Amino acid sequence: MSLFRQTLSSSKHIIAITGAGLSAASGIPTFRGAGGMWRKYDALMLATMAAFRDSPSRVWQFYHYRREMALKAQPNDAHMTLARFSIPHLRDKVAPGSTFTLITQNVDGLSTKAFELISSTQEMASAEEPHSTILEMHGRIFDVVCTGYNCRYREENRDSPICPALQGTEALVEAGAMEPDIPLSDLPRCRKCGELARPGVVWFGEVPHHMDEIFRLVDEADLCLVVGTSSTVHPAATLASKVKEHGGKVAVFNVDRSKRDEVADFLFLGPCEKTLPEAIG
Ligand code: BV8
Ligand code: ZN
Repeated sequence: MSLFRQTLSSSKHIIAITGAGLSAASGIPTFRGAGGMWRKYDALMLATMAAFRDSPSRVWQFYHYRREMALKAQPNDAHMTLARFSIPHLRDKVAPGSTFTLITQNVDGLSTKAFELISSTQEMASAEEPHSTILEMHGRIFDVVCTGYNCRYREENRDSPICPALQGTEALVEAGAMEPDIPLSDLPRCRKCGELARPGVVWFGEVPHHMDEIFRLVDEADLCLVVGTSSTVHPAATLASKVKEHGGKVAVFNVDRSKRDEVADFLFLGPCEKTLPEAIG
């Protein structure tokens, strides 16, 4: 820990790459942990455009199930620690003038909620303190996007349920009951043009958001925190190795050993809602 604290105090450009393990303590199952019927379907299969074309009703039930869980979830100590760490004058264990950016694979919006909670309690210092950002590279589960080619309208929609036809299907799904085949006309529609809407997340085979900025941040990072991710999904899985390649340090926070351990300079084994506050809180 003292060696890590030394590294932390001499770091100028810090990034965190976070995954589903960050939200586990908030009651959101990790990607391989989804309950009910989703055990039958590999989430990797449902998080694709092909699955959506094949059965928009099933894919919308999957995302409705996860929306309803995320709506009930609160940020945990790990989210709050990262949010406090994002405010320069609260980041007292690192060099003055340091920068921090949170790059999250999660779509649940809990990191944003934590940042909003912390910012509201801090009279934000004058503008010269660059307020760090969160880059949601896999999109946001509460965004809906139009599937119409010449529309693509995107808006945030936190309605519960997002449409009457999906009401209660999460309970059916949990019970592994027969999955209702909801007609296209009853699924979420674009508010502007009426076309079928899709969840505003990045599916497998689609290009993650903010990649240019992420690669630039990775190139200048001297410390990369890898929190609660199995590092199986690309390109997120390779970012820590890139930091390492140009001499940056890597600290992994995970309950289990994971693929990134071989590049880790520091490995904090345990629940990140405990280990992260200890390490950077
Ligand atoms: C792209 C949004 C090009 C949707 C997600 C072969 C065939 C086809 C495709 C590929 C292929 N090989 C590589 C690919 C590319 C593919 C990919 O990586 N496939 C994998 C499966 C092999 N990737 C893509 O298609 C990406 N696009 O590559 O475009 C490109 C590349 C570069 C630049 C430009 C363009 C798009 C991928 C995005 C997919 N969308 N999410 C949705 O959420 O429904 S990914 C989704 O799965 C999640 O967002 C999350 O990122 C991921 C799951 O990973 P984790 O977050 O790590 O979660 P997981 O459950 O796996 O692990 C949890 C970890 O937490 C565990 O390690 C556990 O031990 C730990 N943990 C648990 N509790 C705690 C804890 N740790 C600490 N504390 C705790 N309490
Ligand atoms: Zn539209």
